[in-house]
Amino acid sequence: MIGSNAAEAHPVAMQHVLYAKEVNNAPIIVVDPRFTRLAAKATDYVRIRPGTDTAFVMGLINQIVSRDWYDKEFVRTRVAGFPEMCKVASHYTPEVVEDITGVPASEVVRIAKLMATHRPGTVVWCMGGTQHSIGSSNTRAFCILQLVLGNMGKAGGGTNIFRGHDNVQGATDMCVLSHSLPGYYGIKDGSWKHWCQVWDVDYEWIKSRFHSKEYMNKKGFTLARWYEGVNQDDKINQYTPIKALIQWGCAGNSNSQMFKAAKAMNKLELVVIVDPFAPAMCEWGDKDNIYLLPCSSQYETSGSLTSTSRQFQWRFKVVDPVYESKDDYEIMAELVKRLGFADKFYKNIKKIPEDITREICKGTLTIGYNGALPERIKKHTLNWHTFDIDTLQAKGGPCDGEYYGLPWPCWTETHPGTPILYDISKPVAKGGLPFRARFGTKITYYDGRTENLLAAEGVANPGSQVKGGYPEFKDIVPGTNWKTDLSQKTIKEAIKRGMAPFGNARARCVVWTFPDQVPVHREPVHSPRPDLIAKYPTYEDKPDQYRVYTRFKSEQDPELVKKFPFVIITGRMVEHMGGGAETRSNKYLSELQPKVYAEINERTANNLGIRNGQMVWIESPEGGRIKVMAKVTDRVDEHTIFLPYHFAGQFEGKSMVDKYPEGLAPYAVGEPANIVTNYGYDIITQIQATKDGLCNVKPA
Ligand SMILES: Nc1nc2c(c(=O)[nH]1)N[C@H]1C(S)=C(S)[C@@H](COP(=O)(O)OP(=O)(O)OC[C@H]3O[C@@H](n4cnc5c(=O)[nH]c(N)nc54)[C@H](O)[C@@H]3O)O[C@H]1N2
Ligand SMILES: Nc1nc2c(c(=O)[nH]1)N[C@H]1C(S)=C(S)[C@@H](COP(=O)(O)OP(=O)(O)OC[C@H]3O[C@@H](n4cnc5c(=O)[nH]c(N)nc54)[C@H](O)[C@@H]3O)O[C@H]1N2
Ligand SMILES: [Mo]
Repeated sequence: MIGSNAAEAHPVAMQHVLYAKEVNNAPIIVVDPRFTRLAAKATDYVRIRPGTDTAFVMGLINQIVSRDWYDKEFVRTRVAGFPEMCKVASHYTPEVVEDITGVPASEVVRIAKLMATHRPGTVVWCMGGTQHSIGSSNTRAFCILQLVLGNMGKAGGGTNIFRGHDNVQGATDMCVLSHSLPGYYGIKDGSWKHWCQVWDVDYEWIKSRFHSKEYMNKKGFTLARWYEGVNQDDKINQYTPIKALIQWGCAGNSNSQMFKAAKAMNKLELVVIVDPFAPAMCEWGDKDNIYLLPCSSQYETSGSLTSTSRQFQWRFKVVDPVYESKDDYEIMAELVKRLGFADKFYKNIKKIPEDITREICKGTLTIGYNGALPERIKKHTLNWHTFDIDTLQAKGGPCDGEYYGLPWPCWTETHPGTPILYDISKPVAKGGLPFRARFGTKITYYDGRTENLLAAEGVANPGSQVKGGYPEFKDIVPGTNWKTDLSQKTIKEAIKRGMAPFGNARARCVVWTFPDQVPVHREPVHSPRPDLIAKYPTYEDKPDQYRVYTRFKSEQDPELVKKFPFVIITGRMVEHMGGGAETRSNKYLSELQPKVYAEINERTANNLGIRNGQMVWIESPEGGRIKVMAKVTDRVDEHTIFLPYHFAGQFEGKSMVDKYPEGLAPYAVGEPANIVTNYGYDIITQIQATKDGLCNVKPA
């Protein structure tokens, strides 16, 4: 478990982890800069310097490969780019890893051996892995580790990302993002044409809604940096600044350097907040242009959601929306009506929410949503007790033989769902799958070596007509492929032949479109190690990253650590959720966890003259500062400060409570950690680096 504190953030999933430890005797290895509540349950705790997971994991891979502990048959038949990857990994000797990560060299070897001798093993990661400028390299390194161990496509193996809110997987699948249409189709012309066909609207009409075609195919601003589109502190690539904002179920104090978002609030012409509670941003806008629409909670509405494990569930309404609140669907409908295109928006949708789910199923062929129709999802949710808890399969009853929640891909209306991805031991029609052939059939590396990207001879699911690798299915219906053929004939034909619609390929250790084709360590943009900045510098600046200039190298200053000597990391506590509007408005949770605090190591506190419980200032290089209580503890090491990020309602020691609409201020208030989180974004996803960065601490 790397960069996860499941004991606090996933207390239900945590019970399965404890079961693995107590009943199956599985070692639980926890890699985290803090000794967390999860670490307290670990058999092996590895303290790592924030932002160095790639170096650590490439170090494990190096040991596993060089000591011949890797799964040779798996690598030979199902992995691509292995020699290229090994070349990079060989740099990360135990000694190099120790220097970068702080993990003793002998521990690197011991942990590698532990993984190699306990197979299958799973890798769980969360935000400790992702919220870094090299977050995307971290997650790729985690996957490569599982490939060399041959742990993919197996029960007890795999990569398990414990996700955030209950429907985060569903939200991701719907691509509530600025760079893709639903179902990961992207925003190219073909993507738009596909969805226009699903929605049954004219492509030319959709096109006419945009300023120009260029913007139709251009990645938008991200949630992490939308305010740059208003403030333009970093150069933007858009013909006009952003003028209006609808903040729909978003807290605001979840934005790193949130004072920039706050500044934008006062520049915008219109701000609409749709939320059952009054989130933090309510206290920041001084203008009279902020509308708070009271939205109902999920207990007051119904619909389909998708869990971390790709399983669908139907959420049934418990009560009608209370007081004057309306549910999200109704607020959306009112908005669409006023914008004047309700006829087109609701063309296929007569019954809400079932017809919405049906439209999503029709269009989202890429990940096999098509078989998970509302009737089937409801049947599963209502009959959950008929499914086996280990295999997920129903034994008898109305869902006999199907897997709980029809985990996607659920290829047809009779497909049972795919409980484990890339499992070649089962027929595709019964939930098996090979790796996906997404990037052609062959690759030529920079040194001229060519490699077949399809799986080796003899590797295919039982019953496959082709006994080895094969490309994706296309032209069964002329001019279409498996993911654009809305008649679904292509998908059905593939399944009939015992084959996967998306082909049978190798998993790649090399991504030739990324700046680091194989994951390598790069120091955080704000790093405490000038010597390592010289050896492992960050990326070149990125001029048009989601429409905004993103600084990497020009922001990486080796001198910064002199004035800001501590590494700041942020995260969660079990009692509070996200921005905390919900949980800090709950009397009981507020009583359990009423205050924000900074975890400071005993030695650091004593050296700075700070006592447990005393107030301190935390200051960031960007000029943000917060006044919080010191929690003196050896959970963190001498160089690291940890802050929970759930608070708001106070700013630089001043109460902001009177800014809330009457009666809506939360019970528990405190300074937002995101005033002091630093500048820094992932090179691919632009996720904010809220788990590395520098700060200073002094007694208040
Ligand atoms: N009670 C509660 N539960 C929640 C949430 C909540 O707000 N409250 N939020 C939900 C959401 S949206 C999400 S995304 C998940 C997040 O779940 P988690 O990611 O598990 O939660 P965090 O506390 O943000 O971060 C986990 C750990 O990452 C560690 N960490 C920091 N930097 C590094 C690093 O460089 N490397 C490594 N290996 N570890 C590092 C931190 O010390 C922390 O203990 O939780 C979900 N569950
Ligand atoms: N420093 C720091 N910052 C972080 C993180 C971190 O680890 N450290 N983690 C990041 C992560 S992983 C995440 S996911 C974000 C979370 O950040 P946000 O998503 O901004 O915060 P939440 O408080 O989880 O949820 C936002 C709002 O949704 C409202 N809400 C609840 N139910 C409904 C509903 O049915 N409809 C509507 N319309 N609204 C509803 C809640 O009242 C709440 O105000 O924070 C990010 N920010
Ligand atoms: Mo999240």
